[in-house]
Amino acid sequence: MTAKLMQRQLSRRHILGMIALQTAATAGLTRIGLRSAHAAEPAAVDNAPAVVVGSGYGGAVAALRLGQAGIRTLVLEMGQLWNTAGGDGKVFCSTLAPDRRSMWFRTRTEAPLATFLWLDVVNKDIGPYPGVLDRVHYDNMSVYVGRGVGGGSLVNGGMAVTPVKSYFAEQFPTVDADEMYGTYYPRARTMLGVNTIDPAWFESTEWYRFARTSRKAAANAGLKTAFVPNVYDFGYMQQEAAGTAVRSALAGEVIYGNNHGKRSLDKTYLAAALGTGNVTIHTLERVRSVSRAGDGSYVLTADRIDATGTVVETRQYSCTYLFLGGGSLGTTELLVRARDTGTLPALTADVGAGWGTNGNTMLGRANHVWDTVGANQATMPVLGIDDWANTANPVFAEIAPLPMGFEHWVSLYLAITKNPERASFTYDSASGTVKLGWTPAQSAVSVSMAKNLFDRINLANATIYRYDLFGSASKVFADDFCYHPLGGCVLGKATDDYGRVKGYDHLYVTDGSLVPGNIGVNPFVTITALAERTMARVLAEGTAP
Ligand code: FAE
Repeated sequence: MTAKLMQRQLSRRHILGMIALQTAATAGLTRIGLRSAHAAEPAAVDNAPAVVVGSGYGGAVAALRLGQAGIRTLVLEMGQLWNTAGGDGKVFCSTLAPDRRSMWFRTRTEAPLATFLWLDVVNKDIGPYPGVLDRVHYDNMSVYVGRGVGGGSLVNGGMAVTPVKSYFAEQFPTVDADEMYGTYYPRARTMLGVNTIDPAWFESTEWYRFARTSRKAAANAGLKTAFVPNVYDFGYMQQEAAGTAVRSALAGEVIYGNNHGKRSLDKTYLAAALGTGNVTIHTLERVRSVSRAGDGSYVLTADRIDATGTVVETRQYSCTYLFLGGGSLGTTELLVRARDTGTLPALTADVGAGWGTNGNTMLGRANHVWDTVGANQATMPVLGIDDWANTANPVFAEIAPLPMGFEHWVSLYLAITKNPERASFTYDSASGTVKLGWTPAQSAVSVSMAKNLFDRINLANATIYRYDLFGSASKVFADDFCYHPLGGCVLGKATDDYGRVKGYDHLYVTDGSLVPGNIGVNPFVTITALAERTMARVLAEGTAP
């Protein structure tokens, strides 16, 4: 087959997958496959050679590559399919006017920035519903994650950053970095639809004034900034600015979903996976346990919920090959529970260990009145302060927007620090829950590194921090939540060097739990590239079906 013909076939299949997703949503189906392209709910699948848990980055890569290899694959996703418009004609609600679609079974939103001028004006009462953003609470850390077909890609800022090669090699000493940077990172970026902002437009548009103001402040402290790529379509964004396309990134949409412009996984990997005709996705089904039958097959128990959260059915699935893509929290919790309740007793002590926050800390600075950030701000970050090479205090800080529709002079940042602290998940048999042993002292390490950098910026600009954004009276650094949960089933420790779980054959991890707690930049390109590497290996070796 010629390359051209292959490409035509792929795009035809991709389109079929898109139609299947659209029709399933319109018809309110919870099972999505090529048959749903004809508005017929595919039959429930009780067993398949391969099951994938979760439809975020790791799950989506596994589903596509299995489907392309001709393997019948079932994806189980606890969130819903997001492409049915609500009463307002939109699939997702906006950040400034959140409704029940915003958060996973909450009665009030829990936005990262809790207050403005110490006023409780950000969060809103909502009705409980399987909304798109979840904030999972552990004792000293809460973690934001996406829920739905596409996982974190539905809610994230789209920043598609490849880490410096030397740091990748430091974090993954047993992985061939040349192969990653020569093959799997480029493959991941192509599949994800990564693109970059036109620098001339960036310099001239009002929508990125906030980033230019932060860049100037960093430069005054002798710090350099770098453009970062994104999966948001910048061509579309320019049309939004010109008034020729419906606004999304320029209408404040991001953490509760983007109605336009973003190449989330349902538009890329998952559409292509469904297009193979071999992949079915069941939505609103949460896998709660995994065990192994006498014949070596894996048995999964999953609860299917309705829009109120009521369990309407509990089902069992069986498969020969099991791919875990539930994310750092989802996958690790499943495996820790399986080991400690004895359903997969041969899992090693490394399962649950090596978890970190990617050194995340958020903070705001107050600019002088003449350093405006603009009432109009695009929600997709495109610049980072890059001080990673500073070995005494390595930090990469994303210059984040704060689109409130009025001038507020706040520069907001998500600092990614090289925090070496790690924590473990443990099973608490008394409550039947999985706990995370992260401590406030471990967050303090990230805060101190972020403070070192931003004290320099404040000193050079004669500016101060904002004290009014994170809920309590004088909190400057958000040290109690993160966006980048990483680790728990670390590559080369809980698994072999290709994500194959130690102690069991035909059991694979493909998501962020493989990354050892920190990767120095926003993580989804690395998660995707590692999943591509795993799938290439297991399919080539025949260690998958
Ligand atoms: P993930 O995408 O979380 O997917 C896991 C999926 O599994 C989810 O759909 C779950 O609902 C589902 N699931 C979990 N447990 C179960 C179960 N038991 N049964 C069935 N389904 C289950 O995992 N990263 C970047 O690189 N750039 C950014 O700009 C960026 N911005 C972010 C902004 C926000 C607000 C958030 C929350 C995250 C951001 N991230 C960003 C992080 C990024 O989205 C995250 O690292 C990836 O989504 C993780 O990919 P995984 O495949 O590990």
